Amino acid sequence: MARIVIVSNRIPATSPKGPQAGGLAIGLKDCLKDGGLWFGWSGDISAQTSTDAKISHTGKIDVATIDLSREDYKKFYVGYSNSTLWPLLHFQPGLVEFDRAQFETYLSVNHAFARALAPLIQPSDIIWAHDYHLIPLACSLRALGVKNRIGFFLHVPFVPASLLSVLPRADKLMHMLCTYDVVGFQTHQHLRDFEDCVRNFLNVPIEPDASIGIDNHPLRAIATPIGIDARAFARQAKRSAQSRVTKRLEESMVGRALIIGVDRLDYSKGLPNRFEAFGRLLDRFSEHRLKVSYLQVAARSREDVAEYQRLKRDLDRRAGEINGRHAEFDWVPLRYITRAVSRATLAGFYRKARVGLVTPLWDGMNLVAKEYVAAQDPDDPGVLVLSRFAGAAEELTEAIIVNPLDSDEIAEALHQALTMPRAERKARHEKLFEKICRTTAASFCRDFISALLGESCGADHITTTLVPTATRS
Ligand code: GDG
Repeated sequence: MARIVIVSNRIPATSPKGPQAGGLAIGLKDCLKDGGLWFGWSGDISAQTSTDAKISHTGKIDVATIDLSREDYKKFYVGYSNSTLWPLLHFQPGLVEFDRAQFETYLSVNHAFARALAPLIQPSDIIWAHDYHLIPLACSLRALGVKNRIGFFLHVPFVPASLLSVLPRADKLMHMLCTYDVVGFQTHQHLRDFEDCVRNFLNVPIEPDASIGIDNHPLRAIATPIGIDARAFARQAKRSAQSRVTKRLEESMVGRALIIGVDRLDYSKGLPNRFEAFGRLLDRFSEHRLKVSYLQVAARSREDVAEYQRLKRDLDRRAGEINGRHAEFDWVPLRYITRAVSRATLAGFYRKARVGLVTPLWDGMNLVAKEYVAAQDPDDPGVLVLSRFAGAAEELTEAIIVNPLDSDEIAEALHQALTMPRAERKARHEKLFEKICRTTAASFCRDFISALLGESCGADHITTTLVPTATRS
């Protein structure tokens, strides 16, 4: 059997101690359960970006990492990855910064990844790269003579050609993306947008099932939603509901209903509008005053990026304002935590929450939505309020779907959720739970690997084989 080599910017096993917020590691846990190699940045800064990987072992997994120099960290990670690509791919062109030197560093760091990885590759390996940091990796590996199958999965959304055209050198990025053998997206919409960009930037027609691709290289693009191990998370939530920390939360609620939000502190997650919406719920539906508290866990993230520092200041201010306006001496309406909490604790908190509030402005999938559903007591479940712009909304249609820009609509959805009869809650939850058990972390990995091995995997969400028929100019 082929060995799987995962490449991602960060390696979960080498992250600093303490709980980590972030969806990629959750979705990939299953993939290496039988062993394999995981390659990425160590998270450490050194005098120079390393060219040789440090190897360690976690269970059956070999972990290979390199350090980055401070300058590469700034230009590759803080700069091009998180101040150019991240805002662009989350439909925030106003926040996109472009600096040609950062783009060059983005390419050179990908080349450094490839140089350190190539000597570790065995002939029968399959290589699976993850996310927007690594779009050029296949190009760099091919330039070094690596002949293995190489796939790429984009965890964040893809954008239509009209938006991608905002980006200088977008054509180069598209060429590099199309060097992979398989490119995967979370949703059908992202896949359609990718097709749109292939047509526009590469100027080649797409002919399903043709045999010649760009430079005689056939490319397969698929949509395969990431998921969680829903049944295991449900069991965890049931256990955690009895834990001391969950009991403490429950006691502190003194019978009030709990609304929960859990996100990395990121501007794509729609937190300012969400805070505003909660304020409007209390203004417009006064029956909920004193009867509900909203707990927002917003683990700090990418603190070296200026936009994230601004967001934190904005949320700190809004939280103070809402509580100042609405709180009573014995009631804090909004509880706001910017530290990460443990996953087991989160599971128990989700289960106690009457409403899961998930309103990103734009999101590849959003695993919090799936975790909230998985954690519910099927006999008395809570209600998911979900942004129509989360990839998860393509599947989770029994949630209350909202436009995350419309704080009044979110407030109305909260009111609907808080007053929803139990029978309706159960009916919605039953369908949602069935769906999250169908598209899981395991099915995600299985389907992508099958596509990468060139097998027909029979998954209905594999929709298109993109095979551009002209050679590129
Ligand atoms: C990217 C894409 C896509 C959050 N706070 C804490 C914590 N978390 C965990 C959640 C969840 C994960 O982090 C967040 O995953 P999301 O999917 O919601 O979002 P991103 O981190 O932006 O992930 C996203 C994902 O990749 C996977 O493809 O869905 O669209 O943006 O698991 O529970 N975990 C702990 N403490 C926290 O305080 N332990």
